[in-house]
Amino acid sequence: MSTTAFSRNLLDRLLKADEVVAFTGAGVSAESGVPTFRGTDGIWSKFKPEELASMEAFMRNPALVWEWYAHRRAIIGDVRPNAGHEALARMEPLFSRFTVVTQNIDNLHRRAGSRRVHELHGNIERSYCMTCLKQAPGLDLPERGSIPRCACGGVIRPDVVWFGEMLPEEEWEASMAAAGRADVFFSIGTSAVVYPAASLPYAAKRSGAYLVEINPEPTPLTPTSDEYLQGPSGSILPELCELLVSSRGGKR
Ligand code: BV8
Ligand code: ZN
Repeated sequence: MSTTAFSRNLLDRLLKADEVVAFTGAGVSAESGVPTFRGTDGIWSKFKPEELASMEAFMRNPALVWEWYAHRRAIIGDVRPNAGHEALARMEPLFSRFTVVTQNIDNLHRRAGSRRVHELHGNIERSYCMTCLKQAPGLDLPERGSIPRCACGGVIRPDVVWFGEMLPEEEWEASMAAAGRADVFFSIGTSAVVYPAASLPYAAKRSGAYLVEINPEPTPLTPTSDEYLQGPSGSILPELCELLVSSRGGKR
């Protein structure tokens, strides 16, 4: 029994939609137990982002930054995708093209079964050498205070996008193209403040997408969205998915 009232308009648009984009932020992983950035339990409550997620921070104190990523990697290693991630994975085959564009680095969308996923800010499970750029798969988390080094002697860093760094070009281009084609664009669990990622919902709306925001709190994007579904993605997405499947006569 759905507790969220979905509008007829949203349902009609989804039933007619060819291309749908789900743009996600830390909020979709909150119900898995992964702390968000800016929430009260936020991982940045003690530090400011620039103090940790930037090249300057890493050059100034690589051991501290590695300690922070090792801590986050340990949290992510212990959690599982939640019902919101799983609902997005179930929606994928319902459309000709359903694309997840995530700002998250926790790999939970892929672990939930989503296949078309663009990671705008990298992936905490990957690391690479800053000298020879070789990926360092399965890198053991560095001991507290130590800095992992490559066989070539170079310093290894997490394969994530820090403040002041460019987003991976291919992922960014593909995400902009998907936003430009979207019939329906969901912005889910993001405070919509970090650019250029946060420009995607506006670009989608300008190109004619029906813009739907899912978040327990309003954000700077809310006034621009066509619909604002207030609540946790872990409840709203499964209900929406069930409604979609039943409205399509149960066809997957
Ligand atoms: C670049 C990876 C340029 C690392 C991250 C001034 C104005 C405008 C822009 C700038 C400016 N000064 C600097 C900039 C640029 C800067 C920026 O935008 N800064 C912001 C802070 C002002 N951007 C950059 O630096 C980007 N690069 O611009 O390069 C350039 C140009 C040319 C040449 C060279 C360079 C790079 C930005 C990427 C930074 N990396 N992460 C890591 O994770 O450690 S950012 C990090 O925060 C995340 O990846 C995410 O993208 C971002 C935003 O966080 P959210 O995901 O939205 O999470 P948040 O906690 O904020 O919100 C959670 C939401 O969930 C809340 O709304 C909450 O209500 C909701 N929620 C809670 N529970 C639930 C829920 N929702 C649903 N269900 C629930 N249960
Ligand atoms: Zn190297």
